[in-house]
Amino acid sequence: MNKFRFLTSGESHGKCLTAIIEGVPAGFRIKSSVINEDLARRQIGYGRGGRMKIEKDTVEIKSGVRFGKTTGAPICLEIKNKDYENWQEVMNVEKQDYPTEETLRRIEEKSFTTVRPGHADYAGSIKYNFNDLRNVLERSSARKTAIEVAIGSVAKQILKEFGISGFSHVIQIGNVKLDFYPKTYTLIKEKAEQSDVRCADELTSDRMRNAIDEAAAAGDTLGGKFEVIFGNLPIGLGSYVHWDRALDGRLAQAVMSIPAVKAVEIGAGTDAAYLKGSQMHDEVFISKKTVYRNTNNAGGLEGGMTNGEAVIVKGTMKAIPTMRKALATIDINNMTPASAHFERSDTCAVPACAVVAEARIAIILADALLEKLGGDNFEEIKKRFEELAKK
Ligand code: EPS
Repeated sequence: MNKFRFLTSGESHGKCLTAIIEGVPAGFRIKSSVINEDLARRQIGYGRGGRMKIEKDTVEIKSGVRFGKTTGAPICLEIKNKDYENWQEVMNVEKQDYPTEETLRRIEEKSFTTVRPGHADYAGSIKYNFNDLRNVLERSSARKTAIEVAIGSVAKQILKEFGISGFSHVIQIGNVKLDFYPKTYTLIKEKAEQSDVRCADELTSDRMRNAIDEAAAAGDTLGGKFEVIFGNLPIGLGSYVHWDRALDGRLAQAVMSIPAVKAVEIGAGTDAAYLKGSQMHDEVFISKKTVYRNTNNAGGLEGGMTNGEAVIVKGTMKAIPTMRKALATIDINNMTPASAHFERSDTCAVPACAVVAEARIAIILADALLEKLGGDNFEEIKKRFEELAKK
C-alpha cells in the first residue's frame, strides 16, 4: 500500500477544490505560504486565459497540521474557487424545486451538447449517461490540477527535509524548441523561474511567446514539451521485483494522467531507439571511493530504481481542445453534425503543466522515500535516512 496517498474533489466552477492526504508521518514542517508560492507558479504563464485573472489560488490547511507541524493525522487542504460567485446557480448542489426564470436561463446558457474533439466530453457523456456536457467539463477540467499542486507542495516540503529538491522547465512550445540549455541545473531553474513561458533561454522564450500570439490570433491552441528534474535522491527507491513497484513506471503514470499529456519520456527517452548500447548506457567510474558517471541517459533510473543520479522526466502536452476555431463535431442532443463548443480557455498551458508534473513527481518520490524509510515520526525517519546516506 502506498505510504503517501490522497484523494481530491471539486469541480472547475464549484465551491472549492479539496484534498485529503493520508500517510504523512508526524513532525514534518508544512507551511501554507510555501504551498501558495507553488500555486502562484501554476497560475503564471503566457498564454493563460481569463480564468487566471479571476483566481488567486490560496490554500487553507484544515486539519492534520498543528503549530506548523504534521500530527500524523490525515491532512485536509482546500482551495476556494473565486469564480464560484458567478456560478452559484449553475453549480448548485441542491435541486431547486421552484427555480426562477432567470436561474433556468443561466443554467440553460451554460449547458452544452456539442462535444469538443480531444476533450472528455463524448466518452464522458456516454459513460455517465449525461445529456448536458457541463457535467463532464466540470470535473474533467484541468482546474483540478490546482489542488494537485498543493498536494505536491506538501510532498516537496517532506523531500526538502532530506535535501531532495527538483524543478521544471519548458523545452518546447508548438514548433519552437529550446536548443541551448544553460550549463547547470541551478541556472536552468533560475532562468526558467524568471520566464513567463518557463523557458531557460530568453530568445527562445520570445519565440515561444510569438508562437502563442500567432495561435491566439488564429483562434488556435498550442502544445509543447517540458522537463522535470529531481536531484539528491538516495539509491534504491522503487524496485525491480514487480512491475507495479518500478519507479519509472509509477512516474510515467503520474505524468501521463495529467490532462492533455500524450507522452512521457525518462532520461534519453525516445532517443534510446537509435542510441547504440555503447552510447546509451552511462558508464560507472570510481575515484577516491566515490562512484560517479559522466552521462545520465538513464534519467536516474535503472531497473525501476533510483541509481543516485538526477531523475529526469520529460512530458509532451497536446494543444488544449477548447478552442475558438471551431472543429467539426456532433451534437449529442439530436446526433447531427455541429461545431464544437467553445468557452473561455487557455491558448497554451504548457508552463502550467510543467509545474503540475513537478508536483506529481514530488508526490511519487515522497511516497517512495517514505515507503523505503518507514516510521511514524520525523525523528525516527531522519535517523533511518542518515543510516541510508552512510552506505
Ligand atoms: C483551469 C481553469 C479552467 C480552464 C483550464 C484550466 O477555467 P475556466 O474553464 O473557467 O476558464 O481555464 O481548463 C482547461 C483548459 C481544460 O481544457 O480543461 C486552471 O485552473 O488551470
